[in-house]
Amino acid sequence: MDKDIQIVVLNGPNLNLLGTRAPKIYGTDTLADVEQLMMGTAEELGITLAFAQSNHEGDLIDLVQQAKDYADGIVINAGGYTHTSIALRDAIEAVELPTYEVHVSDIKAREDFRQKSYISDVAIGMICGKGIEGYALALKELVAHIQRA
Ligand code: CA2
Repeated sequence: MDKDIQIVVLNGPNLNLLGTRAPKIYGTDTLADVEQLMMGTAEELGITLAFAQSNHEGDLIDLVQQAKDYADGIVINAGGYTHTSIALRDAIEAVELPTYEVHVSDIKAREDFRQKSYISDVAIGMICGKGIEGYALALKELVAHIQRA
């Protein structure tokens, strides 16, 4: 039997507010809905999933570093740190775990400052603008990548 695949889903600043404000941009699903969707998708795929959110850059970096000890890959929505954090990008590069970037909104169609992602060049792929379904798509792509390796 294949070794159990373990993925961690990391969420950055303000994603705890998902579904409570700005529904035209982020929809009405909450972070709890994202977690439920991802747990269901993980069950379908037969993998194990951990799920976390932090508003703090250093905590997210710690979570990425800790992932090296137990996870086979990372799905990350780094929130606003996507566009600012070289430190978070460096942590992802350092752990050498396949990482899939996800955004609920279509960052390519939004403000100029959201066009730059520091995560993209260390990620194996990026999905944006598909609402919370993007998380499930990212998980499926990531698991397929790991199974191919
Ligand atoms: O579209 C995404 O998933 C983002 O990563 C969400 C971040 C944003 O800074 C990125 O540019 C794109 C924001 C997280 C949610 O922020 C909220 C703001 C107002 C109301 C509810 C959530």
